[in-house]
Amino acid sequence: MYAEPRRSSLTGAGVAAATVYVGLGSNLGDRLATLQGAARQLRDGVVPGTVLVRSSPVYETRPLGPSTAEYMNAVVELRTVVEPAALLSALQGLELLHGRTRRTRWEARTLDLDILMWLPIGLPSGLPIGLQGLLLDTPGLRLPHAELERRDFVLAPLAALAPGLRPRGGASVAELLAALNAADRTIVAQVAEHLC
Ligand code: A4P
Ligand code: MG
Repeated sequence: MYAEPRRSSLTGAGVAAATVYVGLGSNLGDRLATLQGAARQLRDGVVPGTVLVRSSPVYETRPLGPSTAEYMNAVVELRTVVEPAALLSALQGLELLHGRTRRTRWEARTLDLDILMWLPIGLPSGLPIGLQGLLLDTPGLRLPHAELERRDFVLAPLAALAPGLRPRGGASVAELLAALNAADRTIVAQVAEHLC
């Protein structure tokens, strides 16, 4: 979808821009208020060079893994001119603003922000590119997100925004969602039509 490099109106100066999908999760505190607050901050420019374009429905989901508290999950589409590592760092800063702590893996969290897919619009800064988005495997950042294909709480909100995306060049997001076993499904209900 970016075979023809073009300039984003966001950049003006010709810096490579990207469409980025970010998954949001919360299972501690006022989950919906936290997710909405973070989305509004992204919309209002809390991360320089980054704007929120669209947001998905919000879902109540059963926890995958050791936590017992139910989650709310959603996905937002961002447009950014920031490099991947810098955006991850800014998103981790936003998690901290919402009281996120990191003592043990998968502990209950007020806000988790995972970068799901990165679709360069302009030139890709020399990074390896897959059929539909950036492929990255570094200690601090893997793209597409490593667990994306196995999680309905990611695939369902992502499918609401971009059902035809092919994370690794094979099955689309909608096809991956349809292929999940009933036993792997965590979505209990949709709680809002749009996050913001
Ligand atoms: N990291 C690598 N790639 C990425 C990426 N694409 N986006 C690194 C974000 N971070 C990425 O994440 C651990 C490290 O992953 C970071 O330091 C970053 O450099 P973290 O947010 O600090 O810790 P975590 O979230 O506890 O661990 P992890 O492995 O990311 O867990 P997940 O995958 O986020 O899963 N059940 C439901 N229903 N809904 C959920 O949202 N979430 C989890 C956590 C478990 N069960 C869930 C849900
Ligand atoms: Mg995380």
